Amino acid sequence: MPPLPTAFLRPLAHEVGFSLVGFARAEPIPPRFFLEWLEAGCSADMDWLGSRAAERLDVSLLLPGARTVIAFATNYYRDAPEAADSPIARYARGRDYHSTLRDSLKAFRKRLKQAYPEVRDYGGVDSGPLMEKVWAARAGLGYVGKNGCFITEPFGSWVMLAALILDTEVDAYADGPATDRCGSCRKCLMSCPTGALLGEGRVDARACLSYQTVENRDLQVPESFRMEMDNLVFGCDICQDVCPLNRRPVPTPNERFVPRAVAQLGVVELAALSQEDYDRLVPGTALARAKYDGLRRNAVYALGAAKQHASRALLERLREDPSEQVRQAALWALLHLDA
Ligand code: B12
Ligand code: SF4
Ligand code: SF4
Repeated sequence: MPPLPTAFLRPLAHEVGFSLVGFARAEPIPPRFFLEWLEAGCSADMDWLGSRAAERLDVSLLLPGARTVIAFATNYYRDAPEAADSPIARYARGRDYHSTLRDSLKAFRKRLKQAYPEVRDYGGVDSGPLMEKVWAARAGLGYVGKNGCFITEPFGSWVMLAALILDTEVDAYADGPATDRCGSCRKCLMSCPTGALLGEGRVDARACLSYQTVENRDLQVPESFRMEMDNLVFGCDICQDVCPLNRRPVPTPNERFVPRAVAQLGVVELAALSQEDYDRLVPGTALARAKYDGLRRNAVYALGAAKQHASRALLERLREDPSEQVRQAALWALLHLDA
């Protein structure tokens, strides 16, 4: 089959909602950085990262005969004053990005299949065994900064990524990652409150507050990290907020990223959230990953870390909460108020 024309694929990607698109040859990924990262324990308890390592490093195990990986990036930055002080990271304030990017990917695949029915593909957003930052870099959309985030020229790092593998060539490929623009800057390394950035874009998930607030399903978060959660309930944007390459964000026109009502709640309201309000406000957003008790546990830590004395009565009430996660967090927060 002749190579697919990028002149057809590029506008199609924009029509279905992606902000950036690029094309990389589906060559195996050198295993060193990923395997060393796993061996050092940097994946914390996200065992799913290591369990499909071979497929992550060689996409022809996901799609036999793979020739091309199309990388997509979607700008999610919204300038929303009502959510300006939200303790929820920007990517999680609107509708769940998984469904937003998946819908774009689905529409892209449908139109691709209509035009080229013989092409076979395999796609993913976040949860598939695909190294999305590597593909975005190879496809020329930007590079991985010292903060471990993928940085693009037009939108900084405020982009979510997706990838699609094809068993067909395209007529033009990128030359590789865009030029590294970090230079001698070290702002993110200096600003990370927990020292999770190890240099060269490596992140130790065990020490990353994004991991601790989103992925850590344990009863408790280690105490040294709780202390740093004074305005963090879900995800962490500190190393992106300080980045000079994010100074001129471009507000996305995509309405799905408009912050939802839950992003207008402060730490106190999130700690006091009733099950009914949770059911009304959270499903359909990425926050659902932390579940009702996990979200409240994090908010309770934030009250303790910020020494919010005015919330003592709420914390006393949460000491009797049916959830052990929340009860233990409330006990810690109360002790910390008086420390
Ligand atoms: C596991 C994971 C996490 C973990 C670990 C983070 C990490 N940086 O590895 C935790 C839970 C901590 C996390 C946090 C966040 N995450 Co996350 N996460 C992932 C996931 C599922 C896998 C990442 C992975 O494989 N890590 C392993 C390391 C070793 O690989 P790597 O990250 O690709 O980095 C290496 C390579 O890129 C390599 N490299 C760099 N350039 C090049 C070029 C070439 C050619 C090659 C071969 C290699 C190479 O060097 C890097 C360092 O070793 C991806 C989705 C996916 N399927 O890819 C989302 C993803 C990386 N996360 C995302 C987001 C948005 C976040 C948060 C910003 C959320 C938040 N606000 O709280 C934070 C950011 C934390 C940070 N500073 O990085 C986005 C990234 C968007 C962006 N612009 O960068 C992704 C891509 C999800 C998506 N679909 O958009 N995340
Ligand atoms: S997301 Fe937060 S905790 Fe994680 S590396 Fe960045 S600043 Fe550090
Ligand atoms: S803060 Fe500086 S070092 Fe860190 S990613 Fe941004 S430009 Fe690079």
